Amino acid sequence: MQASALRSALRNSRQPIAQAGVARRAYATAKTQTLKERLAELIPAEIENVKAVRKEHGAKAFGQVTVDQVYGGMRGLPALLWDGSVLDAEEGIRFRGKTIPDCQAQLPKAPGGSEPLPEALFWLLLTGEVPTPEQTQALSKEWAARAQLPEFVEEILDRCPPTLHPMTQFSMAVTALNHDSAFAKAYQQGISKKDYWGPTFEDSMDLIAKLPNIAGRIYRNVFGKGKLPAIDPSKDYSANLATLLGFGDNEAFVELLRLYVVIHSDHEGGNVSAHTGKLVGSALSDPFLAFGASLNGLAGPLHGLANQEVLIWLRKMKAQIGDDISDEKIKEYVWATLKGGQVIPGYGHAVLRKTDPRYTAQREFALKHLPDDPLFKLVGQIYKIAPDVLLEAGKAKNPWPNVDAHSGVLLTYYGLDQMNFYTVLFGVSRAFGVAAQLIWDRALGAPLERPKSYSTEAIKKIFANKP
Ligand code: CMX
Repeated sequence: MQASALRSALRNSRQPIAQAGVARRAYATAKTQTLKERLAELIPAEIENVKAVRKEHGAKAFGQVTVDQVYGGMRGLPALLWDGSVLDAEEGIRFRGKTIPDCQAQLPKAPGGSEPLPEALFWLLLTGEVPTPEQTQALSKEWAARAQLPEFVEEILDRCPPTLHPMTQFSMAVTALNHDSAFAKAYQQGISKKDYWGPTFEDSMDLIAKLPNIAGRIYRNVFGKGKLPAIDPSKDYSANLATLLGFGDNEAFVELLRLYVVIHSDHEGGNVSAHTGKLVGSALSDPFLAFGASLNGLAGPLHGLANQEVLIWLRKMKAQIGDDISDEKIKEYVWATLKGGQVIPGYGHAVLRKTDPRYTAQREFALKHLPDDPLFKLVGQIYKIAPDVLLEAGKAKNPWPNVDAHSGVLLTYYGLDQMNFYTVLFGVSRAFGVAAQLIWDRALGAPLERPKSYSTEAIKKIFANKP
């Protein structure tokens, strides 16, 4: 029984004392149950659930696969299982059925805070349940306890030239964590397939826990921000991340990070970073190797690097036009970008066909915390102009802004204005979604991915005599 159901059962209880006692003990257990214990309970039922779905529907077809889909980046091709989140083209993302506003309303928050804690989101992604505040806090503590980096990983980062892109450093450090992978070790020792999820869970917890130290170290090394402070086990994940970056005293920035990590955590399975992690994990590469690969995909300008590109684009716009920017000048600049054969960064999406609710959540944060910031106003002004230009240009299927159109402006406002670091924060967040799915993939015995590829010659032959 879920904690909330138990709570209400207790509240409404007219049961004999003995039964109420049992319920109270069950509630106390549920309240303190760890994430791993809860998962261990959920996995057998989900294995049966999947078996039943496959038995009933396994031979049914989703529909046709067209030649255009093979050439067109597999858009819309139903090909992957991903339980943590589902993306609707019109509505945007839902994490285990919950929208971003649902998460803001229902997930536990820090004392005095109003944004959901990423710890709670990870619990939700893995179990489909909202954790209690105690369980959320226990995750903060557990991650703090697992946060330390092996010395050799610190040395790898310290030896990187500051000119090496932060995302390259990030991916190197994450990949190197494979040195201590519980999964890789267990596999060498002959672990049974049914037990794969246990060490995958341990590696995933270590991975998420160590990311603030990696991100903080890269930030301080690359931008000359001094020595990294220690993780504080009494603070939540985002507060520690903020402290490691040097912004721990600013509670509004900590709140921003909580929201940031939650909204960037997962965007169903087909995007490049998520799919790459799943694909590499399917070879039974451990979570560090799998997520290192995710990061290399996230580092592409059509994916996560777009948050850096947006800021570069905005700065160029300001340098070209000056501070007094009229709608007409913005329109001209957007057209000039398109005519130069470049994309408008932060606009468009492979799946979404409306304004990204992750953009909206950040806009609402800005309206609350920085309504008069000139760069925020500029982003809002572009929002009124760019979609019409993209529509008129007639190519992009979605002229609306995505998550990356807004994030850099918020970070810049608080003083984190080193834009080539932005994708690292996206990467810290994306680990939550990828790790959750990696754990379920191993629990459900997901097989090696191996889709079929065709050459153009083969395609010509297959369809030569077909209408
Ligand atoms: N500016 C200019 N042209 C755009 C565009 C944009 N923002 N968005 C799409 N287009 C173009 C595409 O480049 C494509 O042109 P070609 O036919 O010449 O190749 C055409 O419109 C059709 O593309 P689409 O089907 O609408 O979009 P895709 O699924 O191919 O691509 C995306 C999606 C996100 C890569 C694209 O919209 C884009 O490049 N946007 C800018 C980069 C960006 O913001 N990326 C971040 C996405 C979110 C994330 O993953 O972080």
